[in-house]
Amino acid sequence: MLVLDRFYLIVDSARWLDRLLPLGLQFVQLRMKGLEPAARRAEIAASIEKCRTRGATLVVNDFWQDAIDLGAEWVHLGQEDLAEADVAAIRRAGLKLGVSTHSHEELDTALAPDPDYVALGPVYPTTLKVMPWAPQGLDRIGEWKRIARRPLVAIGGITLERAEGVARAGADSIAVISDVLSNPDPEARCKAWLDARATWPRAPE
Ligand code: 3NM
Repeated sequence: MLVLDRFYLIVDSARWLDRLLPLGLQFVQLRMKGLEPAARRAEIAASIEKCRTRGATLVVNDFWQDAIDLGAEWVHLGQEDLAEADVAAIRRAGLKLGVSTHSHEELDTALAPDPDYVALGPVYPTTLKVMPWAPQGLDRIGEWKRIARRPLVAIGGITLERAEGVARAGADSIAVISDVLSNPDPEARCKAWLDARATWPRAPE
């Protein structure tokens, strides 16, 4: 099975990558909202280049056509994006695919295109995204892994203090925004995550 880095940082601009890639970040998602197409493509192209230079993996959220055109390796789609995306084109272009899920129904939908990972959220309450779903809790992580039978990304309200429990529950990778980017010292917090991930247990298969 594909092995994901256990720490998966989500950023909203390429400028974060200048600050955080030198710390050893390996797996990062670019998730942008509200940019004009030209500015968006410039951010994606710059992010791909910065990650390539550092040997890190970039996942482009949502903008799958840009991801294909600009030579990204990965795309992440929410359920609405997935409904509108040309998954066959994404696959033909050789990109790997991750999909968000929040319910059993969404998990069924997500598994249809045979994604390379499934994300489950929100594990804990998150202030970053308005969502109709109650926090999933840790037990859902094991349940999702049993059903999905592929790498599982946990997301939503996860702090470094909560991370070990999330990993122990079976998450292969933990996706994070605020705990790092809203920290008064994002570099130090990112480094702490990178150091901590080597100590997390793997859930028994
Ligand atoms: N997707 P934070 S939760 C972008 O449940 C996103 O699908 C979610 O940010 C989902 O780490 C979320 O600050 C926000 O809670 C994650």
